[in-house]
Amino acid sequence: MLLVAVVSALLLHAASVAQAQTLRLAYYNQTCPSAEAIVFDEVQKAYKVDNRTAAALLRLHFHDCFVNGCDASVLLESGDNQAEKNADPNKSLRGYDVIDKIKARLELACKQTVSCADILAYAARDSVRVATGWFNYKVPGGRPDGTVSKLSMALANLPPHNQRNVTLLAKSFTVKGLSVDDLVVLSGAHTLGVSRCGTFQYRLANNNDKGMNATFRDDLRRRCNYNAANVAPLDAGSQYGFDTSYYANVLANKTVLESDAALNSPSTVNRVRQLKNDPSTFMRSFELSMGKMGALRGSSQGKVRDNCRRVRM
Ligand SMILES: *[C@@H]1O[C@H](CO)[C@@H](O)[C@H](O)[C@H]1NC(C)=O
Ligand SMILES: *[C@@H]1O[C@H](CO)[C@@H](O)[C@H](O)[C@H]1NC(C)=O
Ligand SMILES: *[C@@H]1O[C@H](CO)[C@@H](O)[C@H](O)[C@H]1NC(C)=O
Ligand SMILES: *[C@@H]1O[C@H](CO)[C@@H](O)[C@H](O)[C@H]1NC(C)=O
Ligand SMILES: *[C@@H]1O[C@H](CO)[C@@H](O)[C@H](O)[C@H]1NC(C)=O
Ligand SMILES: CC(=O)N[C@H]1CO[C@H](CO)[C@@H](O)[C@@H]1O
Repeated sequence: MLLVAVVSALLLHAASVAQAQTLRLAYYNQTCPSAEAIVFDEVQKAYKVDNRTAAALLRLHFHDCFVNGCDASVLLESGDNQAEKNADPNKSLRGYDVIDKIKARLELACKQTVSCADILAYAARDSVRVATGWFNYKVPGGRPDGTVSKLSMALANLPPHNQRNVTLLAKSFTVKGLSVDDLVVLSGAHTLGVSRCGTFQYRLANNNDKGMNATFRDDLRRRCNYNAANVAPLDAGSQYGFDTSYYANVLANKTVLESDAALNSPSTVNRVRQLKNDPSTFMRSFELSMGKMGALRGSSQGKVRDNCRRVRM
């Protein structure tokens, strides 16, 4: 009984600490003035070597924030528990090496100062910046690094890619205080990157395509050729350009994931049309929704890590 009371007091305390900390722009201006420049430099270098880096880093930040808040738990190596990294949708996450390089440089410049969670948020922004060549939205800093990463949390929190009902799909957003509109806008990140055929191949079987454009489906059948390891662009015809063609593909029923096809539903289709037709509205909305997502807080708060893959004791 006493133990229970002590534990809940601790939890309340942890929650109030998390609430009290607010993110702010130029967070490392005094403590590590080169922080954001170092992140940008490394993202740019990695992008020049392999432009798939942009999609990988955006996805890492997204997966991080959806599981226990943006606390860099996605980067932790699994110990006794199976970590988020091993969760099925995470299996194809890449970009860890880029984060390691950034962190190593930041440790030299300013020891144990810049959190891995902030690195992920800055690196996601810089991925958009290098992919567009210009769009450089503001990202506040001050996210604490977390201490736990569990497979079960990842499976329970990530939006299901095979969900067609937009209300149910948006549940993973609404339970976190994000909206259906955030779902529509943040799905626009699928303007970059690919999906493994194994993820969506079930849709290519006869009578299982639920409205997918037939020409597109036949192309996918050829491309996948029953090999789960083959890949297809999430944004057909424009997988490297950060643009609004993803929304055109949603409207044309030419998306590989059911969760993308879901946006072509009566409750969201008007917003999809608007975003497709007006790139500057998309960019502005993307910045706002990324800001909301990037402010999701974790419950386990640790020290700033010196290695993003390990909790610092
Ligand atoms: C960062 O600090 C410098 C001086 O050290 C100051 O001139 C600048 O306005 C600060 N920038 C922000 C965004 O706070
Ligand atoms: C989507 O799911 C909600 C909640 O379960 C349900 O009320 C609604 O009818 C479903 N919509 C469709 C189109 O199936
Ligand atoms: C997309 O699929 C829906 C059915 O899910 C259908 O009503 C609509 O006409 C299709 N649109 C196009 C452009 O093929
Ligand atoms: C499917 O896409 C092809 C071109 O890729 C287009 O010619 C055709 O009209 C589309 N089908 C439907 C039903 O919209
Ligand atoms: C990205 O890299 C691929 C393969 O190296 C190349 O075909 C494509 O043109 C590049 N796209 C951009 C926007 O740099
Ligand atoms: C940490 C981890 O489990 N990474 C896995 C992610 O997915 C790739 C490809 O399926 C595996 O090779 C990794 O082991």
